Amino acid sequence: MFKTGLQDCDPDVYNIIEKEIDRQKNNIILIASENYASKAVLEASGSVMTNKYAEGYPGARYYCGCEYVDQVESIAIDRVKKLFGCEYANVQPHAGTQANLAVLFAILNTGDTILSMNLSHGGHLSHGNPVNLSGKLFNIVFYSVDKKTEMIDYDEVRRLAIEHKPKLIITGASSYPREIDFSKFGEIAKETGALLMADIAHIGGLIVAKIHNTPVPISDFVTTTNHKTLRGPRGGIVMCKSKFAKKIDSLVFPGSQGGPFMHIIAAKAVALKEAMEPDFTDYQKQIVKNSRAMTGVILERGFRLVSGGTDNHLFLIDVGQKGLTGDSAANALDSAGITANKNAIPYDTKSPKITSGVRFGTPAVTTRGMKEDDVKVVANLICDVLSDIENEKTIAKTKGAVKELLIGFPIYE
Ligand code: DSN
Repeated sequence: MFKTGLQDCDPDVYNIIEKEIDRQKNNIILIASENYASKAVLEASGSVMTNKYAEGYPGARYYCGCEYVDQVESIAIDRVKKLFGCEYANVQPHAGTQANLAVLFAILNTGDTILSMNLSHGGHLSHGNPVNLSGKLFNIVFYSVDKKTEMIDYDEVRRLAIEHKPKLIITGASSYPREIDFSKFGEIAKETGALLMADIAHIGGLIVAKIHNTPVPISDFVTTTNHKTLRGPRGGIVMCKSKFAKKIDSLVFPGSQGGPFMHIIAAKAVALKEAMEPDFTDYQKQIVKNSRAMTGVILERGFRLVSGGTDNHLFLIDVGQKGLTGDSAANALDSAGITANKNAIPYDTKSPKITSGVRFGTPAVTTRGMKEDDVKVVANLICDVLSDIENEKTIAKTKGAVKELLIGFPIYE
């Protein structure tokens, strides 16, 4: 029946994928939310599990023939529980935003108040930004970081929680370079009678490796993606206290999704197994060491970092301080083979499409095997480009240096 592979069947798509493989190999990927999934994860996500409809949950499906997908979903759920120590897990959300929306719609009524972190201060679109459903349907009160330290001001969070009596407090971030004190959020939620959701999409791997404190015991809900520090396939997970299990399950399916992506759930299971290996902890420790090594160089070279540094896998350079925009800086770096993303910084005066910041993260380069000395070279290259973004000679020279450096760090060989 199907005798041809992708190259013969669809050379156009095949060639585009080949180019994407080259791009991922030949650039230094510093997008904080990206990583390289293992061959095993890619194999599972490209498997025949994609053919299977499995609306429902293990043992209670709306289709026959679910005996194997039931097994794989049960394995994935058990591994989440074991890794994170949560009471209950739903592994079906297609992505992090779907996981977050599932929690919001499972427990809130439209118009209810949510207290969450402002997007430009480190939060996420699905934490109530006006352009997202979460912001359109709920009453959102944002907490900001302190203007001086650019770190979460827990007294301010508490003050806002007392004043606005939110039904839900969201903690967790997508561009916050510091460790979050989840216990403080737990105390504030308890004191004000709010439910607590922690979005650990970025720091899931660090939590598994116990480098970052865990919100699991003190949160009613914990959401994550699989593909950032956790290094799995794209997708989301909701963890919760058992008492919310039924509500979450019903909201994921049939509430907001149809058939689960069983190939992705199989790949999630594989990534979760990989995360149980001792070398995963070493990998997470190296991510943070690399992040700190890079920020050391960048500070020495006279750039300003949001909050002055990092405790985790990411950091933000305030390029506005050098008269640049995040947009132009990120584009200059990309032409030199260093891929990061423009990002708003706290109290940014520029629009989200322009920004004053560039966000960097070390999960992907650490997967490639880079250690402190290697990423210090990368940090210097970044500073070279940012010191004169119009200088084509510097960009060409950097591109050459990137190529040479990456010879020592093959991926998918
Ligand atoms: N927007 C993603 C990130 O890059 O952090 C999270 O969804």
